[in-house]
Amino acid sequence: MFDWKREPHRRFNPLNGEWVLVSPHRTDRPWQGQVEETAAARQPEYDPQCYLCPGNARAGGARNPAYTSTFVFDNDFAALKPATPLDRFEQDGLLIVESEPGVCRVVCFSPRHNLTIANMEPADLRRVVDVWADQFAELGAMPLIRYVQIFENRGAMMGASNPHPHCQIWSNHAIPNEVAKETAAQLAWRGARGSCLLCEYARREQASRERVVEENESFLTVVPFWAVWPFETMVVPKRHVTGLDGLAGAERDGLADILKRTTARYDRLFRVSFPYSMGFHQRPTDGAAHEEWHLHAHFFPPLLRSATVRKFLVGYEMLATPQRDITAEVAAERLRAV
Ligand code: H2U
Ligand code: ZN
Repeated sequence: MFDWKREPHRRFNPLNGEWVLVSPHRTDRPWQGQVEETAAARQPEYDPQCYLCPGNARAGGARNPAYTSTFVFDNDFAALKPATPLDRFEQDGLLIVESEPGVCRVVCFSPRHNLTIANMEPADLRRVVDVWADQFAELGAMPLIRYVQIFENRGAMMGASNPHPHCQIWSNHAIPNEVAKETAAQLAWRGARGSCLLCEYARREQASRERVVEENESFLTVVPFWAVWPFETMVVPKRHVTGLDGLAGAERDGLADILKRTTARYDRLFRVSFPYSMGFHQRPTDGAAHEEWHLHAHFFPPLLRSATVRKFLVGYEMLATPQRDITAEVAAERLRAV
C-alpha cells in the first residue's frame, strides 16, 4: 500500500482549488544555500525615528497624535486612491485594463514600539480586533469598496518596513485573485452539499487533532492539510460567521487569545521573533449576503528549519506547483511541542 505520510504525493486545497506537492522523504537533504540574518536587535519602547510611534512625524508630513491605544490613518503612500473613476478598456482580448479605486490604511496596534501580537496584553489585542471589525464595516459600507483586505507583514524578511506593531488594510473595487478563488470554492461546496466547507473542515480537524496547533472556545488554529509554507496555519472560528463584524464579544476575545497563542508558538519554535505575512479572508462587501463565506485568517511564515533558513517559492514552484518537504502533520506536531 502507498504510504502517503512517507511517499511523494499531492494534496488538494478545497479552499482555492489548487494542488500542493508533498515530498516527505526529502527532509534530510543538505542545505548550502542562503542563510538569513537574525539581526533581531532589541527595540526600545519608543523610537524617535519611527514614523508609527505616538507624536512622531510621518514621511508624508503629517504628525501622529499622542495616541495611547490603537491608531488608524490613511496610508501616506497608498497603492489605491478613492477618487479613481471606474473605467475599462480592452484590445483584442489581449490588453485588458480596469481602473481600480480603493482606500489604503495603516493600523497601529499599540503605542509601544517594541511589542508584537505575541507579547501584547489580551485586553489590548481585543481592542485591535474591534478596530479590524470596525474598519471592515466602515470601508465595506463604501459603495465603491467590494473587498477589504486586512493583513500584517511581520519582520524584515517579509518586507515589513518597520518593527512597530501594525498592519495594513487595502480595500478596493475588484475582488482580489485569492478571494475570488475561495469564493468560487465555498460557493460550489455549498451548492453541491448544502453545507459550509470550513465548518465541515474545522469539525474534522477538531475531531482528529492531528493538525490542530491551538484551540479555545471559539477558534481553532490548524496547519491546513494542504499547507504550502512549512509552518503555515489557518485560524478558523468554530461558529459559521461570514466576517469579523459578525463576531460576538466573547468570540472577539477568543480571536485575540488565539492569535496571541499562535504567534507565541511561532516565536518559540526557532527562538526568534517569527516573521510572517498574515491576514483575514472574509465575505466580499458587494452587498450580497455571501452565506457561503466562512471567516478565517492565514499565517504564511517563510522560515523552514531555523531562524536563518527560509523557504523560497522558486523554480518548480514558480513554473509548475508549490512543493513542501515537511508534512503538515509534522509541522503541527512541532508547533504543539513548543
Ligand atoms: P509595512 O510595514 O507592511 O510596509 O506597512 C507600513 C505602511 O506604512 C506602508 O504601506 C506606510 C507605507 O506606505 N507609511 C505611511 O503611510 N506613512 C509613513 O510615514 C511611512 C510609511
Ligand atoms: Zn514605533
